[in-house]
Amino acid sequence: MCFSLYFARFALPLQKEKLKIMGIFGFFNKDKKETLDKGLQKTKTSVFDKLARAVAGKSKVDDDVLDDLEEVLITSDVGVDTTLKIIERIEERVARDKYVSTSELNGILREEIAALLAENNTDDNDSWDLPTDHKPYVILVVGVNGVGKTTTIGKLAWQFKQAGKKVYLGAADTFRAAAVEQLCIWGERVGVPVVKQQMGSDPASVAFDTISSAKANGADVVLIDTAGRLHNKVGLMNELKKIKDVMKKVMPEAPDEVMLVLDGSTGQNAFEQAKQFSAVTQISSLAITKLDGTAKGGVVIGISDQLKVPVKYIGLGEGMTDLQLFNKTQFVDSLFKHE
Ligand SMILES: Nc1nc2c(ncn2[C@@H]2O[C@H](COP(=O)(O)OP(=O)(O)OP(=O)(O)O)[C@@H](O)[C@H]2O)c(=O)[nH]1
Ligand SMILES: [Mg+2]
Repeated sequence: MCFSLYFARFALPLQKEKLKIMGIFGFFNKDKKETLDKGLQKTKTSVFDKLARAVAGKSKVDDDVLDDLEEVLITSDVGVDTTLKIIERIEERVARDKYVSTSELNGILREEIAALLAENNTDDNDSWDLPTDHKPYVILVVGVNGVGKTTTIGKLAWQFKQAGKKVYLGAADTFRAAAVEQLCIWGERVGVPVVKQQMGSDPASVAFDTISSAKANGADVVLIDTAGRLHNKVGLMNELKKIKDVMKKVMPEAPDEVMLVLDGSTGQNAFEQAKQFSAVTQISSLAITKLDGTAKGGVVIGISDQLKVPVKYIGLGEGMTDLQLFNKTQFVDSLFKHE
């Protein structure tokens, strides 16, 4: 375990950070909204620039504006199918209201997209609580190379710890020595134990050890990191199946959740990866990372409309606090609100 040294080096500064956060607790929602607005800034700017061009010189939403709007949404990575649904809703609205001014377009887009996403039956994730019928709750984290799995695990561990939960991490990415080390660094920063074995060992065996330790120590939640290779479908399928089968030997319910991490900055590729993974294994939740620093944030709208798997978390930076619970309405509000 990489647990021993954490207290002296990290616990004290972390306590200070915690106190600071508690001090501004009353403003947390405002803070969260600002982080979201700031994180989505590039996407926002790009969408607004395109929208401004689409309505330039026009006072009324007509067929030309709708054609341009379609292009705006597609080039903002919303995806063709979802874009068509949005355009259809706006056409209906224009037909119903007879005259729709272009100055109302942002507001209408916000309302119609929020309504469209609400039709998808996936629930919003509004707290860091976990089902309490058994412990530990086991989350197996999967995704291709470099999408942000290990970082998301670190951020999640921090959030769960803040929410008063006892967290264990399992370094089942045994493919690279640096991967184990990276998870250990997160474990130290957050102040949670990391169960590991040497590089090259069997990921399923690490998962087994982690859940066994977590169970023996009364942990609430276990996060298992995995290697990002997607060499071929059969290889991946076998590896994930083996990890799951071995987990069940310790806890028949495990894994409670298979979370797929997607890199939002890859736009439509993220969408494709979600489809490919779902074909290979049952995915129960999604985390979409790197929405800061990209103009492709519209992909979240397409993913949450098209996939029946809920987007639970969004990543808005590299820091420990840069992970948010995904809320459809807040996301659409932030994206289309012109301050
Ligand atoms: N800007 C930004 N960077 C992020 C975010 N999430 C992860 N990263 C960065 O993306 C890079 C890759 O993240 P990792 O967590 O190592 O990704 P991984 O999926 O574990 O990668 P492998 O283990 O190689 O498969 C790191 O430099 C992270 O700091 C995010 O939300 N925003
Ligand atoms: Mg990793």
